[in-house]
Amino acid sequence: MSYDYLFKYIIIGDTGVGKSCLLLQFTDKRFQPVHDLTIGVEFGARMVTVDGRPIKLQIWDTAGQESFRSITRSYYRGAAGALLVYDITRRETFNHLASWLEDARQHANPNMAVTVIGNKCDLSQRRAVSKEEGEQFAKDYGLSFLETSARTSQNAEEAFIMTAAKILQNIQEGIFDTSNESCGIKIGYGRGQGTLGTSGTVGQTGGCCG
Ligand SMILES: Nc1nc2c(ncn2[C@@H]2O[C@H](COP(=O)(O)OP(=O)(O)OP(=O)(O)O)[C@@H](O)[C@H]2O)c(=O)[nH]1
Ligand SMILES: [Mg+2]
Repeated sequence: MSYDYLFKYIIIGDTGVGKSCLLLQFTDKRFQPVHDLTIGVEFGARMVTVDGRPIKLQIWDTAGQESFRSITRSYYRGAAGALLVYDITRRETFNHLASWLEDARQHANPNMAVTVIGNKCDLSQRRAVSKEEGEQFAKDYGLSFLETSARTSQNAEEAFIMTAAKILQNIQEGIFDTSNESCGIKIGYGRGQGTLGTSGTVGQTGGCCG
């Protein structure tokens, strides 16, 4: 299927926060109740439409366990977007967000669009982190924010699409050098000339990869 753009994503965050479940909900529209620990990195893909444009999302779902951290790090660099996930019922997963971000800052391209995700919002009776705290954290770091549930699918699709919309906006503003595929963006064959190209971003230099 043809697409205007392909965006590469990475999903990061502590073990057990629901990264793989969010991806499964997005690609297969189903929920996995048992924790199927990710070993290294898994992969998923799906087409979405943003602003009427067909966009293919290629998603790397990484292992949250500390022992896999060096493998995870090697996937940052080629990503245009990241979902940084915590579990609203486990405060320690929220407390670790800053260290995940620091890792991302060191290893990812500086214009990577990051969305902070407070997952498991269906478990509100066990909530340990308020929505306001999540929002404030994202605001402090200049990131997008959403609470989701991979179980009920609430906001699961929106999380991926919101990140794509941010990347598209960055392209339109000339922040991303789309000619450089190492930034995690690839221009599709299906894209007609003179549509988005009129914004003059294609082939523009300026560099996104630091
Ligand atoms: N109630 C509820 N449970 C969830 C939700 N998302 C994930 N879970 C459960 O949380 C556990 C961990 O989910 P995973 O998606 O495997 O976690 P992960 O972040 O991929 O973990 P690692 O692969 O070890 O990094 C599983 O038992 C899921 O069923 C959610 O939104 N609500
Ligand atoms: Mg996983």
